[in-house]
Amino acid sequence: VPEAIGPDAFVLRNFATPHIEELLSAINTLERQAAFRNMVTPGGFIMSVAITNCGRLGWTTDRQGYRYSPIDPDTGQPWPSMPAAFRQLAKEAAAESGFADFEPDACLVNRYLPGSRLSLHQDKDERDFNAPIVSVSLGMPAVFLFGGHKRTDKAARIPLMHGDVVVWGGVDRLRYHGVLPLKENPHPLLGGQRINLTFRKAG
Ligand code: MD3
Ligand code: FE
Repeated sequence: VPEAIGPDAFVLRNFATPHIEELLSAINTLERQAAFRNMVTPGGFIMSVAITNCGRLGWTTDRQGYRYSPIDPDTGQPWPSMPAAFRQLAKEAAAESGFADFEPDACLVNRYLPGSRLSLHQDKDERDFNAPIVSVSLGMPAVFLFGGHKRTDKAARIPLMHGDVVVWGGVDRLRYHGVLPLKENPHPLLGGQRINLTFRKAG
């Protein structure tokens, strides 16, 4: 049952819950091939969120800027391919939310530890803003900030729990958003971390 948080944005509570074991096993395989790492921003700050990617394209940041790249800069190899279970879950969540035929080519995987945060930003490194973004929350709960089209617009606070899926598209696609510093609140399966999968059509 999608719950609208904007005209074209929906929370699907527990949508990933039937698929948790498959997702966690795929994340385990992924992180052995492309480890989580804390990247540096163009401004020279080290991100408190550690990231890795799977799919044809992966999001990266360094002193030169933000970009999507087919190569993992740490290994010099292509990013691991997107597991079928990831792709299917993202496609089903998008379809439930009114976005038919979502075919993500990038999955950015964010790992939060207690204190990790994501300051307000827009996702605009993708080529086509018509496709939605789908996110899957796993592990410790977080408070998601859902702002407006200007950085200074008041942001709604939306709690996201293990198993929740969120879909953003249309007029909500370029809204500012972020994540408040994670509280220490260990999860029975994932312990002291939160992992967020974000599926995008980047290329
Ligand atoms: C809302 N990640 O990776 S979910 C990100 O929980 C990111 O890790 C957060 O913001 C997280 O860029 C939030 C993903 C998300 C992605 C795009 C959006 C939320 C969005 C675009 C518009 C509004
Ligand atoms: Fe984002």
